[in-house]
Amino acid sequence: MTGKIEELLARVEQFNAKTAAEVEEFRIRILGKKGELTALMEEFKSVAPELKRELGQRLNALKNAAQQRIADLREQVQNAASAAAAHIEDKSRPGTAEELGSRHPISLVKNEIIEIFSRLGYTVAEGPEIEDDHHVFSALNFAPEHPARDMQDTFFIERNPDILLRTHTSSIQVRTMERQKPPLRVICPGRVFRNEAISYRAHCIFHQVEGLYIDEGVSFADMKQSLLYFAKEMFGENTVIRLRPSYFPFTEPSAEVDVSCSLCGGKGCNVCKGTGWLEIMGCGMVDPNVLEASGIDPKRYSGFAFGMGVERIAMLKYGVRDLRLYFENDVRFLHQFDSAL
Ligand code: 2NL
Repeated sequence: MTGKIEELLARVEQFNAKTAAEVEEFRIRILGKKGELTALMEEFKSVAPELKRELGQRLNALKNAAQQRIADLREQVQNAASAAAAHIEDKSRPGTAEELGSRHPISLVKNEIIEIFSRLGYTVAEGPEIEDDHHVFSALNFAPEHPARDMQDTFFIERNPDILLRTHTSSIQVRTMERQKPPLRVICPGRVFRNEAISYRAHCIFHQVEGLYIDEGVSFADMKQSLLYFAKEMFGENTVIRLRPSYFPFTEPSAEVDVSCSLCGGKGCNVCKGTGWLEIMGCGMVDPNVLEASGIDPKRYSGFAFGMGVERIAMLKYGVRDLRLYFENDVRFLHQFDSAL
């Protein structure tokens, strides 16, 4: 019997439990009516009188050890349960707000430009950023030694002067003219690349939207009216435009388009530098050489084209003074456009 007592004592001391149910199950198995210790107590009644004293003491010690072990485990299980409960969230607490992303101001303005011209029947065309000399320069009437082809402006790839990053999105219109017959009305948004020093007003990667309209009998007056519609939609109903003579290799005649300054209403302020006018784009009648180079008969068709910098339009529209803000992606800047459009 001593052996049985020692063996049970060892098991009692080694027993462990993770839940209150396991502790209770253990208690019943040891101390319950049909428990192992209860059985030993029964057996004790019939041992020889001379052994009673020693076995009695051992049985008592076993009983105390079992009761102590059960009490200890109950407390341990209880503590673990309340520690776990502390980790369960208070359901009445307000939740942590999820940060919502927002459209980049350049995307907002680009989409708005597209939206305005799509109301005039223009459809969007896109093209590759890595281009060749033909689509960026030759087909657009750039003379072979034109300074815009210079290494200082254009990024060439692997020292091959025929592979380059487009410096304007006109290459998309060239590809469109090669593929489609007039009438033709496309709006061409995209990233362009120029090897320039970065400053508050220039970046080596920026965004352009260009447009092209070709049909029989398209005139300079059509261009003026389309661009006036654009200016009013973009900068407000009271906006007026003026055209100043200019030069581009791909248009003749060419012009710069100014809008009346929407900040001072044309009176003159520090944004328009006292002139009352803001330059927003360049435009012109497509040069006959350009039509011819892409297989369109300049005797039958005429057209106009225009191009604008999206960063510049966005600066004027939102009063942003430093173009670098568009590329830094500081969320304190970007979140100011959460509700725009
Ligand atoms: C500007 C001026 C302009 C064009 C772009 C163009 C395209 C073809 C034919 C003729 Cl395929 N012209 N594009 C015409 C005039 C001006 O952009 O200041 N852009 C930021």
